[in-house]
Formats: sequence, C-alpha cells, structure tokens
Amino acid sequence: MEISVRELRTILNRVVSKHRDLQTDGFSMESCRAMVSLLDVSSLRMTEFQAGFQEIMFFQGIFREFDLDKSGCMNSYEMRLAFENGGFKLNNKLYQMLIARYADNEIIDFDNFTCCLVKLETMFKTFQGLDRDRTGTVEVNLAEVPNSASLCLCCGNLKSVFVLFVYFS
Ligand SMILES: [Ca+2]
Ligand SMILES: [Ca+2]
Repeated sequence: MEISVRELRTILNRVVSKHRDLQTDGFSMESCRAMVSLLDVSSLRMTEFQAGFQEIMFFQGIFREFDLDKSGCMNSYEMRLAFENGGFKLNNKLYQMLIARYADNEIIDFDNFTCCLVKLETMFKTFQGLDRDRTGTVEVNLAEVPNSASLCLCCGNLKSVFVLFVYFS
C-alpha cells in the first residue's frame, strides 16, 4: 500500500487538528512534498510513512519544549533555541533568512516550523553527502549541485555552518 503526498497531507492535518495547543493553518502540499523528499522517495510505503510520522512526532516534542510561553507558536527567540537544540548551529544571516521565509507576522506556527526543520535537515544531509572526506567543507561544481531548485553551497565547518544558498526560494 502506498500513501501519496496528498494523503499524507490529509492524515497530518487530521492529527494536528486534534492538538489544539499547536497553532497551525494546516500542512501545505509543499511541506508534505519536502517531507517525502527527505526520505528520498516519490511516495510513501507504510514503513516510510511510519518513519516520517515519527519524525513529525519528534518535531512536535521539540516544538512543545521550546514554546516557552506556551503560546502554541514560536517567536524568533524560541525558534533559535529549538534550532540549536536540534543541532543546527546557524549564523545570524541564515537564521534571519529562515525567519523571514517561515514567519507570518513574526510568529512561526507548527506546520511552518516542521517544514523549515525538514528542509534544513535535507540541506544538512545534502552537505554531508558532498563532504566525502568529512572536513566540514565542500567544493561543488555545477554538475554536482543536486538540482537547480536546491542550489546549496556551504562553507565553514558544520559546527558553525555558513551557508549560501538559493534553497528556500
Ligand atoms: Ca502555517
Ligand atoms: Ca511561543
């Protein structure tokens, strides 16, 4: 049995609608596509769906933990703590780009939060795949860029990664 991106979206939205303490306007097709591509597949079989679902539950745990004022959404301070706890040490510029891309009226709801973390995770995975000698730096030529929609050029080491990218556009 396979689950399509559209079905994944329906399931996730049904689940999050039961958690009234999480602010969300629902998962978009874009967020769901990003989740499926993180798993490197085009549609989900049951085991992949379960893995994806556990990931969402994990993000939900982080979201609740760092929603310090229990507002049901993240402000930029809470978001930064959540990123750092998730192992994503970002420089200020990248951090501000992410907030600008994912915040709505300066707050980030649960679906945007999940989409942002999924994309970051995909980007870090891409980086690690390119960093074959594990030096924390990569050099890529155009042919190695994963695809034109996710041009991702990274430099610096992973502990304070400096990323120049046209990834979230
Ligand atoms: Ca949203
Ligand atoms: Ca909050």
